Amino acid sequence: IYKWHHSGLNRWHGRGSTADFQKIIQERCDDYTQQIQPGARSRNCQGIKQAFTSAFISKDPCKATKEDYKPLLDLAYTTVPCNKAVFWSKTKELAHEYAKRRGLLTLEDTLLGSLADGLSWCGEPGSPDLNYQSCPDWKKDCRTNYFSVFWEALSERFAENVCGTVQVVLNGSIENAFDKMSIFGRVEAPNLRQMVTLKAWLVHDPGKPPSDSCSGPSIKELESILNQRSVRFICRDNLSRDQFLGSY
Ligand code: N1C
Repeated sequence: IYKWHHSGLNRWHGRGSTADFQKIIQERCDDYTQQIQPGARSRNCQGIKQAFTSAFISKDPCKATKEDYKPLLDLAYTTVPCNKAVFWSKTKELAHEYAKRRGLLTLEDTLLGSLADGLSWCGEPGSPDLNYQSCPDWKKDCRTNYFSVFWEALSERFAENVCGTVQVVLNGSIENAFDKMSIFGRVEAPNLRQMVTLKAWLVHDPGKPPSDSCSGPSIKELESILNQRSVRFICRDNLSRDQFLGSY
């Protein structure tokens, strides 16, 4: 029992690697480069898949660092045009719908975001394979797992590179619409560049009153992070989903 639990592939508390991970990465990369960015310089999807897997294969799945993903980011990171970026926190589906309707771009609309969206992955020390049984859970096992560190590294690069007026869709139906422990709070907001304007939208669930507003303490905290970086801030609250997606 001890051996099975402590050295087996089943020891972690998170979802295992997605079946056919490498095949999915290759297919998504081929689709992205052919359909989403036709005419763009063709990308070496085999090399990108290789760089992605070698970031974590054979390594301790709890010892991920941003440096592990640097080769992948340097090879495959794609920038977003000024005024087009959309961030989100606890509003993934809504933010994607909004971006799609307005011709704006979330991180999942960039090459690397689209490759990884919805997948999970981790390796096993001394093994050339992914662990399809289990992967470390952020809370129960370790924060420095390859899945979490990937999103942190990519989100940091995204935030550092946006320009002009960018937007964030926040959940007005939770107590703290701005969560300083989320990736948006910890990684993206603190890495925006001077001269960027951030426009925040607080959108609440249909049929429910809002639980947070632009004048509440969580948004004040966001404002103070942005002030320190000379990022301008605009905030709109009390919006229902339909108001937000519709005329505003
Ligand atoms: O922690 P969050 O949201 O604030 O992260 C969202 C924020 C967005 O603005 C994105 O640019 O960070 C970026 N991002 C993703 O694009 C992404 N896709 C999938 C961050 N995380 C992403 N994921 C996974 O969802 C990842 O596991 C992360 O921890 C969650 C985000 O949850 P959240 O709290 O709603």
